[in-house]
Amino acid sequence: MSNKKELLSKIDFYLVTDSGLSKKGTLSDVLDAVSAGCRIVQYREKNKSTKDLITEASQIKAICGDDAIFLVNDRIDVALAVNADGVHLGQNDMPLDIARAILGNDKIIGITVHDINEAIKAENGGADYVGLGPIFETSTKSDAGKGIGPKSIKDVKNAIHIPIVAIGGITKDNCISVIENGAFGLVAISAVVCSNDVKQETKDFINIIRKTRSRISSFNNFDIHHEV
Ligand code: TZP
Ligand code: MG
Repeated sequence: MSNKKELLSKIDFYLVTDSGLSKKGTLSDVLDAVSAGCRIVQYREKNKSTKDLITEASQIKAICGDDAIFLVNDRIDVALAVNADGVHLGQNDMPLDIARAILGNDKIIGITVHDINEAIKAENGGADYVGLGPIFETSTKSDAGKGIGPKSIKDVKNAIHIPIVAIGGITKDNCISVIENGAFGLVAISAVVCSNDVKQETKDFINIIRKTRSRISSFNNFDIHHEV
């Protein structure tokens, strides 16, 4: 297993870039998030030339270094061009089996899913994780659809074994319910990149996620120790 695949088991806050919403720019956001402890970055850029995508992707890859996984949204060609750690693909992007054949087994492939059936299909097709959402209503993605609610994370978790990353409308206030329902990591785009202090916001999310996880695991241990 590649080092970066091993790092996948250590993610919590997952940064997805958005140059349209960003206050200080994508590179600044990535730098701030990684220096705050973020271990996975997805470069999501819908409107730039291929040449500009490759330039910016290679800069982001350099910032991520060995500390953070670096994935490219949609564009397998750009991921290959800069030797990114993998890609994140939606339901209408390149089919998973073809993407896996092109990228090989060492690269990470994440798949966007909206329900249990898509999640099972992604796991069976060899995805490394699923991005499940939108959990809550969001205006960041115009065609995201209605929020499916945090309880749907639990339903999907009961059906698959690969990590679930929750996305869509997640804030510091509602992210506890996302982790409590079994998300392994979470994406919060506008809550982080629209802020004036991406580093602090990232730190806050990481702290909330870790505290919630350890509360859940001590609660579960308590249950086990007190089972008769
Ligand atoms: N996919 C599903 S919802 C979404 C994407 C890319 C946008 C999430 O952005 P925000 O600002 O965290 O709601
Ligand atoms: Mg896509």
